[in-house]
Amino acid sequence: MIITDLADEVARGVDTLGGRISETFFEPVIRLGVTGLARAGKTVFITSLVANLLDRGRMPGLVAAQEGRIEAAFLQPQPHVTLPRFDYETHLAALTGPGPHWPDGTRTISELRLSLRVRPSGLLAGLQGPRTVHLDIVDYPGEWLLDLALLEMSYRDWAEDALSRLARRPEAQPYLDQARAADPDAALDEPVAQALARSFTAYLDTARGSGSYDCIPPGRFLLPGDLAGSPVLTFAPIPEGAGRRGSLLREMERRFEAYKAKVVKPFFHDHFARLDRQVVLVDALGAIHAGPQGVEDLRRAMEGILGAFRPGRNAFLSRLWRGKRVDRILFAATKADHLHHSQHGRLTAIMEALTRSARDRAQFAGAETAAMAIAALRATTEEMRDHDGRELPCVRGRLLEDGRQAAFYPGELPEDPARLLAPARQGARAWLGADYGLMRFAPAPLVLHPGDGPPHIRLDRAAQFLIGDRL
Ligand SMILES: Nc1nc2c(ncn2[C@@H]2O[C@H](COP(=O)(O)OP(=O)(O)OP(=O)(O)O)[C@@H](O)[C@H]2O)c(=O)[nH]1
Ligand SMILES: [Mg+2]
Repeated sequence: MIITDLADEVARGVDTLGGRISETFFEPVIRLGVTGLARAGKTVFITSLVANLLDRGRMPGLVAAQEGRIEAAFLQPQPHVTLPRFDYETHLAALTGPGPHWPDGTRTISELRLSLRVRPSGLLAGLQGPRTVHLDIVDYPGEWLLDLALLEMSYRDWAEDALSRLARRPEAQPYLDQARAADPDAALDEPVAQALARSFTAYLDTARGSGSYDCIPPGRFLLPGDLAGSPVLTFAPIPEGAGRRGSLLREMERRFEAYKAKVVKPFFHDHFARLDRQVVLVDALGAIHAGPQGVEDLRRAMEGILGAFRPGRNAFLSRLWRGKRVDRILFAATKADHLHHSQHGRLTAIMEALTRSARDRAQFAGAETAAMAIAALRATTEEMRDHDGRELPCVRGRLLEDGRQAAFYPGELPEDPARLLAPARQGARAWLGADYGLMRFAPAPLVLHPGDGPPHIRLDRAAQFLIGDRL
């Protein structure tokens, strides 16, 4: 244990040193993490951000672009040769080609390097020529950050928590029946362990597919990649037992520990601890539409995700972060094009409130944070429509299911976010006297003028917050 920890530290020390040397003498690198729960909008965000950094006509809020100091932007081979490359071209073609459609869900972590040639500003402007700044963008699932909490849990703690959360979900009944029927003290029978893991994973998959925001770890079960079927992913929560050697329970415990050591720690070590900037994308509108339970689940998931940015909270993480840490975190409510702009301020306030408790407690050890409502790819236009003598602020777009054009009024978000968060915390079953609709729009067919990226809402401000100070 101690040896691994020491090795962690040494490895990081060397990395940081290497990083600093190359930053001083060569070309600065900004490592930007893009995360969020499933379907939060990560792929669309990265695709549109890159397209809008390559063609900066719609980026007036990015100061270096506005000042005309970005001379060139180009994609380069990424530095990590073993990570999958973010498939920018395919995703862009899906979003902006003929018959535009949303990209497929992502199965794994990926990376992309965009390099910008930037003229310096201010006093240095006349003295220095342009320099190249590399932006390494890393797309990874927010569910993996929730795994951090596992490092401080025993298998039994985790199983107890998972089983009690599953008990609140009717769809989890088949798994619960199976788990209760299993004898924790029986000698390990591999097919039994496999059947339990399969059924538990099937529940997690269904929950994710049905838009539940209740994220029960382990996060890697949802995106197993090349670990699928391996023992580190072949465990599941089962009730207490004596824990005798060779029993099912004991083997579940062993695999849980292996998951922490072989899956969770390497992710934090190899990827997370190297980030400089982070954007956490949040489908707040989707959660509000799902009802009070959705909002409360989302708030809890956010608290878990944000825990990863509080180095003091976790001994393993504090060691990894030593000497270097994420110094800016943006919380962005995505898909704001579902709302008329008159409601964007309210969405931002909800986003702030959702992350408030976690932010207040920690202040992220000096990291600067901001909350925004954005749309990485704007799929709607705005219009006012008369309804029973009242003017309603609507958005209009092409419906995802049948391609028809439709105008849509999603309901009025409350001015005070507590009107949503308080009933959510109290376990209300439905919103009282309010109805928040959600309509799914397809990306609009685009005719882009030369020099313009795809249309968005506040993507330029997001970029300014995340990287503007380093350009
Ligand atoms: N209207 C609108 N919808 C969006 C926007 N961004 C994302 N969406 C919707 O959200 C869905 C998920 O977006 P993705 O970018 O694939 O989300 P993701 O976080 O990469 O999802 P996974 O890879 O499955 O975890 C899309 O299919 C769209 O329906 C946006 O800017 N505007
Ligand atoms: Mg994705």
